[in-house]
Formats: sequence, structure tokens, C-alpha cells
Amino acid sequence: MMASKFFKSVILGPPGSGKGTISARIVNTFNLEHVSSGDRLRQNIKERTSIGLEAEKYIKGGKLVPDDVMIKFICEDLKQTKSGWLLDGFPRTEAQAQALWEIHKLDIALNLVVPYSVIIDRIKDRWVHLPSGRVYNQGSASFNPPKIRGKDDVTGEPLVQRDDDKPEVIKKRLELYDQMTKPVIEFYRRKGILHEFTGNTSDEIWPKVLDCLVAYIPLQITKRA
Ligand code: G5P
Ligand code: MG
Repeated sequence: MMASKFFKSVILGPPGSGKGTISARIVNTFNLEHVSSGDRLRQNIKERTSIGLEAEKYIKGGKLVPDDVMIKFICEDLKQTKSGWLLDGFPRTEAQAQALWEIHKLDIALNLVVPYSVIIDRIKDRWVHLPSGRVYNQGSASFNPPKIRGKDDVTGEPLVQRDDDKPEVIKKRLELYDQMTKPVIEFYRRKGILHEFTGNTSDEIWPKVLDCLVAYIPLQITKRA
């Protein structure tokens, strides 16, 4: 069975909290489209589009891309979706949350709560496959390593490290998250749709997210089955 065509959800959490990791598990389980603002921006940077060139200036320094650019970009993207969706990385400011809400009333907002010390430790080992957004960790923790070091599991193409994963840029991203994105959590709390999940690892967080979503999207477990 498929999730409702109109199921609309967002996943929130600081940089490196595992939004991409948990989103991959969600869309492998439910029939939702993963719309990641960061992945979409990185694809545009790679393709040297005008939005990519503009966004690159901000992303490199760990700053946020301006609200007007992001709102237009993501709302256009959502028009292309063919099923329910899970937004990751958007909204990131209260203005973005308000703009989205005017167009789409969401069913649920998931918030990942992971200590910053854990995040800083794992980010240095993150490697990504840019075309798909698939994310791996090549650290000593042996969490989700690629089957072959440096290569994407599905395509065998090379993995890269993100420019904005340098320690000084991560620090800036976490500061901006505190200032700009925490109000988004409060926005959804006021709307009564916020669910928070705390843990040090994605394996600890995932079963709680799954339980929550099953209650919202009943009897629709697994695309894989
Ligand atoms: P992004 O791309 O949205 P962030 O900063 O929100 O970037 P990020 O860094 O992508 O979030 P994540 O998705 O939350 O982090 O985390 P992840 O990739 O799944 O996991 C991080 C690492 O930890 C991976 O290596 C993973 O394998 C590993 N990991 C996960 N779980 C575990 C675990 O349990 N144990 C261990 N050991 N490892 C684990 O945005 C990037 C930039 O784009 C711009 C901004 O400039 C932003 O900085 N941007 C926007 N600007 C304005 N408005 C918006 N809406 C924007 N959206 C993007
Ligand atoms: Mg991500």
C-alpha cells in the first residue's frame, strides 16, 4: 500500500544529526518522496546553474541561503512531486516555515535531538555520493560504511567530502542553527504537529520514528515487502 498522496512531513534537527540517514530509512519504508534542500542545492552547484552559483557563496561559509531564494526553489520542487513527501533541510527559518505553511499544511514535523559533541565527532568522517545524496560514514565507529571504501554502494562512483564539513564551518552551522532554526521547532510545536526523538545514534532514534509514523500512516509498512 502507498502512503497518502497528500502526506506532508518535515524532518528537523541540527547539521549532522542524521536527517539524511533517517530520511533514507523513512522513504525505504513508506512511499514518500525525500526532498532534501541541501542535496538539491549541491546538485545545482555541481551543474553550475544560476541558483547553484548563488547558493555556493553562502554554503561554503556555513551561512544560510537567503529566504526568498530558498522559498521559491523548494516550493517549485514540491510542485514536481508525485506522492506524499518528506522535506529535509527546509524550512530552516521562521519565515520559511510560515511561507511553507501558507501553501502546505503539514501532517507532521519530526525533530531529531542529538548532542552537539556527538555531531562534531561524526561529521569529520562523513562521505557522500553527490548525484544521489546517499551518505556514509568512514570513521572508526563503523556506522554505515560504504561496502568499498570511497565508493558508492549502488553506482560504484567516487564519494566526496562536503566543503562545509570542515570543523570551522561546522561550528558556524551549529551556531546558525541555534539562532535561526530553533524558532522553527517552536513554530511546529505551536501548530501541535511536533514529535521529538532523542538519542546518540540513528539506530537508537529510528525505531521511535518508525513507531510514530506507523501511527500516522497506518498499515502502510514497507514498500519492500
Ligand atoms: P543541508 O545539506 O541541509 P544540514 O546542515 O542540515 O545540511 P546535514 O549536514 O546534511 O544537515 P544530516 O542530514 O542531519 O546533516 O546528517 P546525516 O548526513 O544523515 O549524518 C551525518 C553523518 O553522521 C553521516 O556521515 C552519517 O553516516 C553519520 N551518522 C548518522 N547516524 C550516525 C550514528 O548513529 N553513528 C555514527 N557514528 N554516525 C552516524 O544544508 C547544507 C547547507 O545548504 C544551505 C545552507 O547553507 C546549509 O548550511 N541550505 C539552506 N540555506 C537556507 N535555507 C534552507 N532551507 C537551506 N537548506 C540548505
Ligand atoms: Mg543532510
